[in-house]
Amino acid sequence: MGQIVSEALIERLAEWGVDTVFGIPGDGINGIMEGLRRSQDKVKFVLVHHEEAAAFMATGYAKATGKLGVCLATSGPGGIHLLNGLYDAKLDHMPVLAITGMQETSVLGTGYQQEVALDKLYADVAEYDQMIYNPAQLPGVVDIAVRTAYARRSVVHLTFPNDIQVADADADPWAHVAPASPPRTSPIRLQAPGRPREEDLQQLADLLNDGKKIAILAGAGALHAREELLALAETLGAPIVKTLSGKATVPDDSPYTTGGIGLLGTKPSEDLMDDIDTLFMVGTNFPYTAHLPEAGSVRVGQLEADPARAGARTATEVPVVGDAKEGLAALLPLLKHRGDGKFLKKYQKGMADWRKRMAAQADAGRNPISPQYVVSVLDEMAADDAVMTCDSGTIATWAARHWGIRGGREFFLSGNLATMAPGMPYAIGIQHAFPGRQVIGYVGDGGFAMLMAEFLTAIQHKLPVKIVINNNNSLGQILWEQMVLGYPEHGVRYPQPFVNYAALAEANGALGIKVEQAADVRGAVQQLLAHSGPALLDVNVNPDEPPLPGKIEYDQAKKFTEAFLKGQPHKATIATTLFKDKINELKA
Ligand SMILES: Cc1ncc(C[n+]2csc(CCOP(=O)(O)OP(=O)(O)O)c2C)c(N)n1
Ligand SMILES: [Mg+2]
Repeated sequence: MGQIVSEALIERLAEWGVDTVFGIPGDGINGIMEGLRRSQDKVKFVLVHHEEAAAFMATGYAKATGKLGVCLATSGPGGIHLLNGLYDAKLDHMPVLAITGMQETSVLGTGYQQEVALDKLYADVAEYDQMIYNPAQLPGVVDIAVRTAYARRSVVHLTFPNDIQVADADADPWAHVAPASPPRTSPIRLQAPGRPREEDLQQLADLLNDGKKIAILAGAGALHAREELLALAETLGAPIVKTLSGKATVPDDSPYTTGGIGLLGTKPSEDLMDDIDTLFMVGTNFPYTAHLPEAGSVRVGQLEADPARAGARTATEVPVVGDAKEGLAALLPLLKHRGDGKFLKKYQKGMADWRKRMAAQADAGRNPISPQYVVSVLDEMAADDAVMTCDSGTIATWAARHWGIRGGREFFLSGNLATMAPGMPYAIGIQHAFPGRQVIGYVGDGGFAMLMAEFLTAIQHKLPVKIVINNNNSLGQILWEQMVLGYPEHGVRYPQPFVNYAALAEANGALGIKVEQAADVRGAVQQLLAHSGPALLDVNVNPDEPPLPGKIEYDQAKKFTEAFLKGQPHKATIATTLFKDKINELKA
């Protein structure tokens, strides 16, 4: 018996280095499942509980490995469920392949059961989006899909009608009237050239050599360029500001960084942006331009891998196209070394104050528990090469400020889509790729609840992921956003009592720990991290702890006060928390 199309698909993906597919089967994709069954020694199928999570897992896998992430869903509803995770991959430029099922070719267009035109639905999310009509399209279109995902750092989609999935792989049923099948090129990944053009490098060097007060803004595109970034900061006497997706570019305790930027960034980073004459953006397309210097007020140079994105965010005098690591290595010899490091020292002093302020907020003595304290304990006890994944919400602020990058630690979250709920699926995807590594999913109660069945996936696949829930029984981020708009909060707190998520873990044979008192936090984190299997720590934290910006603008304070005056609930506890934070900072 010859191969069926699905076998040819999976074997070709294996030749491209794919070893894991995340998904859920269904009647629209049973043929592909048979292909996976026949090649299970080469490609592992990870059965999950929600297709959205499968797409997040593929995205997390791609973020941590740099390899193609693959997810699979059935026709109609399964394909629809994938979408949020696929948009996460698209917006953070991750190579992800979505494979979906489709109705048989003979009934396409008849409104057959579950018939959803997934190729049309995916037209916006997928850079390459193709229905397979004929076995002869393989392996050519699979190769084009994989190459496009890598080359454009994007989502690609292949949808297979049921009858094609199980058709003979060698079938070529129709008469050829024009040149026939797509080419069978070798499945070899070609990297884009990384070194920028010499004349561009010289222009960039001239701009930087002219600058007196320079800041480097490093993003996710520079995660592999730590050494070069530090050498650059040393040469230019310039602090490195990190986007949240670029948090792991350089260690948080490095004397060369002022940490994050934006609402969840640091005060020194905000001060720095007001102080510089030159900004050098490396591997970033940072979207929150309100936190960058006003266009035209400083000179801007940029090193960016994608020509389409170079100079796209702010008025850029010297946009240079190239890989961050290779580009910086080529740039460094062209730069003058600054002698005194005075500018850098000013910000090192600012950071020493900021670190004291942050440490003071991680108060071990508070009940209800301060969320900052929980992360600071995790930071202290986690391994030096631990991976932390995070959800969107106040957790992102706490992690940005209290999870320290050191050694080989990494940090991943939904950067540009900023969707809720990827933290746990990312952790699962990453743990599959690195079974021996400590992977911590630090998530919100809102985000966790959305995809909490995936904790069962972790249990069933015996993945030792560690989930820590910052349980404030509310959609905390939005609560504060409403107040900063000047409106009293509305519809953002879940009814009492706080849910017990630890019970979900315990009832299913995993370690589940519920903590309600600050005195129990250290012991619980220790037990969590020491556990060899999947484990979940659910900590009730203070919902009234505001994630304040590093530098509070007058207008923000005014709106906050307006919300108070218009009848903000829980005024007293919020005010008390703010007061205690301030007292602690003054004492520090
Ligand atoms: C899918 C989705 N829905 C809604 C939002 C808007 N949103 C952003 S953060 C947030 C609150 C998240 O709550 P939780 O996970 O409990 O984290 P917390 O802010 O409380 O720490 C919401 C509703 C979003 N980003 N994504
Ligand atoms: Mg919450």
